[in-house]
Amino acid sequence: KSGLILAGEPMGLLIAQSEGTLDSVSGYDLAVAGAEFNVAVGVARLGHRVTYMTKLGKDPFGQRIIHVLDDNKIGNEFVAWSDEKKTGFMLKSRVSQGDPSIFYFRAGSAASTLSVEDVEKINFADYTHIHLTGILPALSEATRAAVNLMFDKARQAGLLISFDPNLRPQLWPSRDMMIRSINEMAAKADIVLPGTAEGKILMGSEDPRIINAFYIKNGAKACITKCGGDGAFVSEEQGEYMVPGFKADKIVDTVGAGDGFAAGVITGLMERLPLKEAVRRGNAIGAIQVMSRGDNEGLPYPDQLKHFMQ
Ligand code: KDG
Repeated sequence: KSGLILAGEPMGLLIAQSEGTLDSVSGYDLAVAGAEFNVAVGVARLGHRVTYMTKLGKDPFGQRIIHVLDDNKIGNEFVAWSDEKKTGFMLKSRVSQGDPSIFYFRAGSAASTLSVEDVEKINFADYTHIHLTGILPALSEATRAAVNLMFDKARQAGLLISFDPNLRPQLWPSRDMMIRSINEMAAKADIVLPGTAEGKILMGSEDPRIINAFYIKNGAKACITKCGGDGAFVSEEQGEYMVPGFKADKIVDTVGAGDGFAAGVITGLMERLPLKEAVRRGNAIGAIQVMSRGDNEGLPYPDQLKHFMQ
C-alpha cells in the first residue's frame, strides 16, 4: 500500500479574464495555485492516496483551498489554521504567447509560519513517497527548518524522496543562499527534477548531461532534467537516455507544466513502472498542463491520460 505526502504553500489564484497588464484587466477568475498543491491534485486524480500539509488563514482563499483538497480527495489531516495570518494569493495574466506575468501577495502568509512542530505531528512510516520543492523553504527560517526536518524524517523512514528545485529567486533572502540551500536539499533526495534554465543558475550549465551528473555525484539516485517540449533527459543506474515529449496542440499557459511532469513521474513510480515509463507519463501530463489555463484544473483523470498517451 503506497501513499504520498507533500507540504507547501497553496494560494488563492486570480487569473485575468482577458489579455493586458495585471492592473488594467477588468476581471479575474478565482482558482488555487501552489506547486506542491498542483502535484498533489495530479497524483490524487490518478487514484493514489495523497496527504498535503500546509497552514491556512481563516479567510475565503483558505476555505477555497480546503474545498479543492476535498473535491480531489486529498487528505487534509495536517492542514493547520492560523488565527492571525492570512492565506497568500497571486495574480496571473492571460497571454497568447510566452509565459504569463505573475504577482504575489504572500509575504508573511499563514503558510510561511509552518514549522518543525507541524512536521513532528506526521508519522512518516504511514507513507512510501514524499515530494518536496524549493518553494516552501524559500518562505522563512521556520519553513526552511521544517523542510530540512521533513528530509531527515523521510530518509529515516525509508520514503522515496523526489525534489523539484522550483527556483523562485524573488522569495529567497539572497541568490547565494538559494543556490546553496537548493543544492544541499537536492543532495538528500533520491530523484531530482530540475529544468535546463534552473541548471544554468544552480551549477552553471544548461546541458542536461552536466546537470544530471552534478546531482548524481552529490548523492541522488536519479536525475531527470526537463527540456521543455523536447521531453526529459534521464540519468539513472541503468544508464542515460532522452524520453521524447508529447506534442501540445495549443499552448495556452506554461505555468504548472513542471508540476504535471512531477505528478506523472511520481505516480509511475508508485505503480512500480520502469523509470522510463514514468517519465513518459510525466511528459504527457506536462503537455496536458500547458493546454490548460489554470495551474491544476486541467490535470487528467486516468481515462483522459490514457487517451492522450495513445
Ligand atoms: O509551478 C506552478 C506554481 O508556480 C504556481 O502554482 C504558484 O507555487 C507557486 C509559486 O510559488 O509560484
